[in-house]
Amino acid sequence: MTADRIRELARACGFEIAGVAAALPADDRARYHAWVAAGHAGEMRYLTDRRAAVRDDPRNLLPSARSIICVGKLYQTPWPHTAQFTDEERGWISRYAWGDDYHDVLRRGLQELEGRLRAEHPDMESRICVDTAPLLERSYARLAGLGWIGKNTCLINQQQGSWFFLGELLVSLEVASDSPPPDRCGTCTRCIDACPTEAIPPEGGLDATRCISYFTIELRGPIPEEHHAAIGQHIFGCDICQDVCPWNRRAPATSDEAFAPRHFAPRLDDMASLTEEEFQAMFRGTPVSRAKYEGFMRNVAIARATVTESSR
Ligand code: B12
Ligand code: SF4
Ligand code: SF4
Repeated sequence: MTADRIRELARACGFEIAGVAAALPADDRARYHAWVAAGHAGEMRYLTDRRAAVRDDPRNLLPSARSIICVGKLYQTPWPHTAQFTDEERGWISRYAWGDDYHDVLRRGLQELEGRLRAEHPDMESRICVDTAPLLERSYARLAGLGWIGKNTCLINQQQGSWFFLGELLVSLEVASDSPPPDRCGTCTRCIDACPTEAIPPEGGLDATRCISYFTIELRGPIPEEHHAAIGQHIFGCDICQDVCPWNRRAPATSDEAFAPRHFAPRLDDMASLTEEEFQAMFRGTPVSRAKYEGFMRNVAIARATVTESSR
């Protein structure tokens, strides 16, 4: 089994990008622990509890793992970007959350890939990971040649940009690894300059406790008031540091119907009167449901207050 054969199979399963890394501890794990120690994970306990140490070695997830097949799936659709959005009556949902929940979409594709590989290697042991497993997804994707880690901390592919999700198939097969591409950020600092909450410190990494994505998706309870103005009309997630990235200028769109937008800039007044049942019906099966009704309504209230404030 070669990495090229894996790429061919992965493409047939709907993954535009694929590569292979060895299932060994990554040097980047030291960056992870330093990040947690600096308090940058905030209240995301799934990153700081006993699962933090599980990330040190992918064999903690599958003891027989020898290789990690890393895949990327595009989600960009040909619709506006935050920078083109001026309608004060509407709130902004970040583009990764416009269509079906990517966890389900990627898992289906990885199950298909798993089935095809097992047809050729009946004794293969494997485990699928998409986002939620304690695995350093960006680190292994970089090692598998899928891209470099940009200053915005996103994994960027020279041809495809950064509008793609990551998923992995840990396998007991021994496959020769790919190698990481060079860092192509150079002297650019657009993402650092554009971030409204100064969440990307000049020394690198991302302080999640200042990131709009963290506030509007992950944080339970009130959002510190000092950040309300900068959050503005973002009601779920944030795309700014990717919108300004030059590597996304010609980034291709997905052809997968699953990511066709359902809701992306709903009217704030309509959102403010949603009942919990209406919220669930509207966002069921999309990533937005992660914010839960209370979190989403908190975000909508902040967006409405910011708009009122700025039009005074
Ligand atoms: C927690 C989390 C968040 C947190 C923290 C993000 C962060 N940057 O740490 C919050 C809620 C803020 C967040 C936001 C978003 N997220 Co998120 N998130 C995660 C999650 C679950 C864990 C990330 C993590 O471990 N962070 C801790 C830091 C230390 O790790 P890291 O950023 O991955 O960095 C590692 C490597 O990149 C490497 N590294 C870092 N810097 C450098 C520099 C160099 C030179 C080198 C060599 C290596 C290196 O070392 C680090 C430690 O291993 C991953 C899924 C996963 N299991 O990995 C998704 C994931 C990173 N998120 C994703 C997405 C799509 C987003 C958003 C775009 C969603 C949105 N629109 O709002 C934003 C992007 C914000 C941003 N600029 O990162 C995708 C990213 C895909 C991609 N192309 O990069 C992932 C991979 C989910 C997926 N399966 O697709 N996220
Ligand atoms: S997602 Fe938004 S708030 Fe978070 S680092 Fe990027 S630009 Fe800043
Ligand atoms: S905006 Fe510039 S510095 Fe930031 S990730 Fe893109 S290329 Fe790198």
